[in-house]
Amino acid sequence: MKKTALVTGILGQDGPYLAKLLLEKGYKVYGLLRRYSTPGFGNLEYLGIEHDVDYIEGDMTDESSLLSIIKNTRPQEVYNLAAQSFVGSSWEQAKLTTEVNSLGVLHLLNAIKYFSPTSRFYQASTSEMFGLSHENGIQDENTPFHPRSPYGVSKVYAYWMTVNFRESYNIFASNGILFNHESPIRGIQFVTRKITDGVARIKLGLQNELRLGNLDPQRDWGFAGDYVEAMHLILQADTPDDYVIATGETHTVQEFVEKAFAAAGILDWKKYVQTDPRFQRPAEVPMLKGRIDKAVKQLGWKPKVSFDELITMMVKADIERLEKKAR
Ligand code: NAP
Ligand code: G4F
Repeated sequence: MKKTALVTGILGQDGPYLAKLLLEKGYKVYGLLRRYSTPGFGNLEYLGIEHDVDYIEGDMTDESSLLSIIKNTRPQEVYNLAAQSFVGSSWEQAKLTTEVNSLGVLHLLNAIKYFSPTSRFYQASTSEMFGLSHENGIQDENTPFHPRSPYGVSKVYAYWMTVNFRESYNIFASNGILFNHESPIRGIQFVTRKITDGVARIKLGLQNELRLGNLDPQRDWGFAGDYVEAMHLILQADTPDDYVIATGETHTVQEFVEKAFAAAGILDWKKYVQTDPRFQRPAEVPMLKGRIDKAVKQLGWKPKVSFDELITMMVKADIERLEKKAR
């Protein structure tokens, strides 16, 4: 019998990487699609799996759709990746962010409790929950939360609701507290992809400047393809638990910029980068750096792709994509 998994957020960045991993492992994969006049399957196409997923229509804000999906599919594993995941928009759309990221998780957990209590549940928690908090410049599973955005606050609710369903109803519900992870199919608004796409356009003479916000924040950036392996391992553990998934390295946005330009053979990056206050945030998370000792010891997980390899991969993919478009 094939194992079954439901993946929400199937059209985003992580959904396609996770679906590909699960399909390779022989799973039947259901993907939750919200109603769109024209849904974008580009990320699934990029990974060559757009025809291999069983799509089901539903929305995280519509509890009845989630109740019937869980009732009808009873998947062994549920990976909740759906979210309004862009921190920058969460101040302007705080209510929507809360409805999707907080109440949506409650809807899904309730559906599991009523109709499929043996389903294992993975919640896409985030290092944004730490916000200002760290201990000697590092964050792990014991670091208190101090979120800095409505997005971070919404994810703290979802984190604790996941813990609460585990403790109250004995549901196998786990949090992956993932630090920033990127790839060639990262959404274009996020800083890494905005930079690699901008660098590729500058390299090809399609653009002559890149407008960014604050270059000082530090992030612990890894590769999405590595991080979905951790998601899967978290649901294969003997007991449900919460894990930090990161690289343990931190770099400034400016370092990412410098290396991305260098990867395209452009050394005078300052000539092209402009600071634009429109991209600054009302409150910033200055530094993220995760300690992954627990994941290494209990899951046997480690990241494989380095910071430099990630940047080279993304710049190369963006140059290739634009060259292909121009042909
Ligand atoms: P993403 O690219 O923004 O994908 C999010 C997905 O959620 C999209 O496919 C989106 O659908 C879907 N979605 C949004 N609202 C929905 C709704 N009301 N109902 C159903 N689906 C909805 O995010 P990602 O980078 O893949 O991240 C996956 C998850 O991990 C998110 O929960 C994010 O918050 C969390 N996370 C990400 C990172 C990271 O660095 N990438 C780090 C920590 C945690 P549409 O395609 O239809 O818009
Ligand atoms: O790429 P970002 O938008 O990612 P951010 O805010 O760290 O959030 C991402 O990672 C979280 C995990 O920690 C996820 F939970 C979340 O869903 C998302 O995937 O911004 C990174 C940094 C920020 O400090 C931002 O202020 O880059 C800075 N930045 C500077 N200029 C910019 C820009 N960010 C964006 N998006 N665009 C800019 O022009």
